[in-house]
Amino acid sequence: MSSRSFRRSALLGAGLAAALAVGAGAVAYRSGDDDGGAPRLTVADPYIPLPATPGGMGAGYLTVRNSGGADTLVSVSSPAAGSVTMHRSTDTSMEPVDRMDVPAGGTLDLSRGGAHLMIMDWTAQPALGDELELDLQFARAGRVVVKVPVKPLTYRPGS
Ligand SMILES: [Cu+2]
Repeated sequence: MSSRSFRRSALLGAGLAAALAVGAGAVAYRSGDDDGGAPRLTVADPYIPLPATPGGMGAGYLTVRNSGGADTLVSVSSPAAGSVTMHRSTDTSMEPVDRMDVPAGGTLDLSRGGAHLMIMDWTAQPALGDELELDLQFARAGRVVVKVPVKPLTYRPGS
């Protein structure tokens, strides 16, 4: 190897190392940016339709709005019921899920025909006008307590 070609490859190597360092820095910065900082969550339009069968299985609907970084709903519980599970709807049926994403700057929408909460084992039979507590547990934001009105079976938000 001549001294000239050695010098060229050494410079090339230094340039490559610098490019890699810049690349790594940019990736690290961007992944921090994807988090968008702390999640900022608000819950809108929560309601529980009065169960069709008194004391029977019920549903829960609400919208989680997020003006901050991404978060995940990991569990829901209620002092009013022994079991609250998260469900998503498929074409023909529904199935339980163990987490629901709340996108950065986006919403998690639980609504009729889509994702929803299933509520079973009521501690007391819910009645119209009751306000029941739902405790939403988020991976990052922690626990968010929501007071949820019991509405007529056919109620829709905005009506
Ligand atoms: Cu369901």
